[in-house]
Amino acid sequence: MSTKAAYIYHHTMADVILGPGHPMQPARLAITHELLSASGILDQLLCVEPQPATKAQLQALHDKDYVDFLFRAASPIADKDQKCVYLCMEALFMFPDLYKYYALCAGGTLTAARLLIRGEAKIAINWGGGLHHGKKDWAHGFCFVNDIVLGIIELLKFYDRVLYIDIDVHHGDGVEAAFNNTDRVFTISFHQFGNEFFPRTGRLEDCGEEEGQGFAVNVPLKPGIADEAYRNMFTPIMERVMAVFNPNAVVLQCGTDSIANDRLGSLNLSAKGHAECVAFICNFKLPTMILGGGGYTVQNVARLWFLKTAVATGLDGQLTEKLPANKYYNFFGTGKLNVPSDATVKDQNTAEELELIRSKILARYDSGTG
Ligand code: VJV
Ligand code: CA
Ligand code: ZN
Repeated sequence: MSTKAAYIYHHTMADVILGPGHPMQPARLAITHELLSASGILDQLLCVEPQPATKAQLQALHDKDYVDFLFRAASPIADKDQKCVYLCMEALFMFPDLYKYYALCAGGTLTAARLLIRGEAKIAINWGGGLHHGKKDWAHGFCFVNDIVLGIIELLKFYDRVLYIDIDVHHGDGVEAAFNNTDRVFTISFHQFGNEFFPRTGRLEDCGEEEGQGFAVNVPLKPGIADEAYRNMFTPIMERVMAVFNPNAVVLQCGTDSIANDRLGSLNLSAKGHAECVAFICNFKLPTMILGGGGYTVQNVARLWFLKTAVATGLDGQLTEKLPANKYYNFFGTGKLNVPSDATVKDQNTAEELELIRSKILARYDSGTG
């Protein structure tokens, strides 16, 4: 008997506005949801509405004082000096319902973790999660909580080894930091790196410490990489990591800011190329959690998360090259599902550079070591 894939969605999240002109637009969740609904795919998923994470649940990672601060933060009484301590550059982006919004992001990922643990789903998707920059006592890069770390902590209650894969264009710094010293969580991030690109961490040499030495991988990339070159990094490295680490569960952060024409990222993958990575990972048939993250050209985020939902759940045979008729149809510009690579963008990575990065990483796990 095959179990349905779980899809976690809370309609109130999509109505939140982080700030005027803010690149992160929760409305992308509702647009993705509309495509799933319009295509009929939604009916074939186990739809679950999450509860907000409780303060106690957030404290599995975050400091109590920080959680209390977030709880009060959106109110006018929040203390200005405290805002500076906890939020650094994020102070500009306080918004009403901040706590409610982030508690639902985290609650969604915890729900996904529990569905996997209980065997109620083999794939659990939370596009509202994936906030990989959040730290235990400060907000960073639009991430006021780190739902991923909370979800992995939950998975570790049941699974010995969890693999975390991050294909957002930014380095998954918060998740890497949380598990940098343990051999029970293997973290790998593919990201744009160099020229002060946010958050500036994630060097090739950084590969974990103490017990965790060898249990972190960073794949730094220059602007312009497209499908084939990305695949030639992703596939052999992930194959090796799977073989060496032999995880019991997988968490895949699917920020879509690595595809062509993103507002913040400068990579040049097509939507299909990015979705192939998801197909590749799901093919290992392990309990897999699929999370959102970045993605700043809203129409394309919805295209890709729609496509990935279908791919991850094995329902992609039902898709066509065209988007289904839906209430945002005009907003999409073209009626096409795919977001192609931009042929005018040059790949700044040379084949030699990429080969060097790949071989240095693979060499760490040559048989007998790692
Ligand atoms: O580069 C930064 C930090 C600054 C200070 C704050 N100013 C506004 C921007 C530069 C150094 N932050 C990055 C954060 C990226 C977060 C990515 C999150 C994820 O995708 O990895 C996971 C969800 C950054 N890049 C671009 C912006 N911030 C940016 C922020 C804005 C903005 C335009 C660009 C905030 C508000 C408004 N416009 C109106
Ligand atoms: Ca990444
Ligand atoms: Zn990102």
